[in-house]
Amino acid sequence: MSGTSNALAIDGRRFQRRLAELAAVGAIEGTEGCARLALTDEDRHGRELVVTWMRDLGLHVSVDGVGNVVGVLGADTVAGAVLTGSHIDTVATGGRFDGNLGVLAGLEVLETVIDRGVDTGRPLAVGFFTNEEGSRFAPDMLGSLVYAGGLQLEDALDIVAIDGAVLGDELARIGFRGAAPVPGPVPHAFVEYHIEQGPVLEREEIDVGAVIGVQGISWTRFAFTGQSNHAGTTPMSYRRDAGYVAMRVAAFVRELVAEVGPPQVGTVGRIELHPNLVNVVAATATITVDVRNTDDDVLRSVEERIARFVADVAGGEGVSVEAETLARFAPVAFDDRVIDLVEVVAKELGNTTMRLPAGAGHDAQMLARVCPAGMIFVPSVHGISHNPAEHTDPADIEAGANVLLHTMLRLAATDFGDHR
Ligand code: HGY
Ligand code: MN
Ligand code: MN
Repeated sequence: MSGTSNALAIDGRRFQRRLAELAAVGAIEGTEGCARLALTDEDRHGRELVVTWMRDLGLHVSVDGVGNVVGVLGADTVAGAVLTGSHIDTVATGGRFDGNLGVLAGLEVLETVIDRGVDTGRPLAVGFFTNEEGSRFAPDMLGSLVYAGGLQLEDALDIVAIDGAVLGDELARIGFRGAAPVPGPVPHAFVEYHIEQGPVLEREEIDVGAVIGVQGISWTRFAFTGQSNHAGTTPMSYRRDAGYVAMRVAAFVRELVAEVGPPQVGTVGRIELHPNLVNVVAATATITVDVRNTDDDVLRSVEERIARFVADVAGGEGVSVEAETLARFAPVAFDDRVIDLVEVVAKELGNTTMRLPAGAGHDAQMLARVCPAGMIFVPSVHGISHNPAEHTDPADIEAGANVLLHTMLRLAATDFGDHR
């Protein structure tokens, strides 16, 4: 397809209408956001709504063994198709755009292609992947990891949620334990449209991000076991305070990240004490540590220093430790040919662009294991995400969707040869 026929554009009103309709599922009162933790009833309702839209468009819809859903236009398999998509599960303080934007923009692209009778040269498809957030079931990007063959289905189905539910049971309960095989069919190429979720594009006053890859992600759960005791009668030297150890580790993560400096980031998002009472020395404490960096060597050194600190502090307090890796993904580089295309198309459509890595994990990093993959970013207002106040301006939302439309058409016309 020579150049970008500006005449071909998505229907912005239709697109915004779907975004609002999906955001109403699990809406967080008084905000723009929504809460649809993976495989909950809210997630089921969101899934059913999007599948209805896919079927209304006449797409060939398949559901695989881990609940990934793909709708194909112009074929009954995604093999050899240009696939776009993202996720519709959210965190508990979710915004309406994280993940949802990419799925609904993909749907909008396919409806535009249908409406305008565009000959795309090869099938196009849109999908949503199960449990991208990883908040309820770890790891994140679980569905796309299974789709790409990075995690066995049987192992995924046995994963236990933070609330005790078992993934396979929840999939069956909500009616999305499908029959389509995993690993899934290999697409011709994959491109994901997503909000940046950080402050870079807004700060640099750039319209569209051509994403070069995803930084390394390391999630660890530390379970500390000490001894509950009386807060008043127990001398400090007698204590085996699991809560104290957990909080020392949490403070150390922050201090270590400050010492290492950007782009290193570190988060202790979960902390649980037991019995969690004002006058009882904590018997047990659990924390999660999320550390990320674009440089895997630096990330590994951070992980090692945290592990050493944990052993030292717990040992000094007479507290035992159990460490569990919840997620560990090395940095991923997207395919230069896809990055170039995103950049060219965005510019042809009149956008300013820049290249940047993704700070968040994304399904595209898993599809990159099997086919040429890349991402399109649009700015997040004040860089806020995983917060109901997450916002991207309508004009930016639509501009990004048009970049997706034309990038998919150009990918369809691109011969990637041996793929890798
Ligand atoms: O945690 C992440 O990077 C993503 O939101 N799953
Ligand atoms: Mn996301
Ligand atoms: Mn997210």
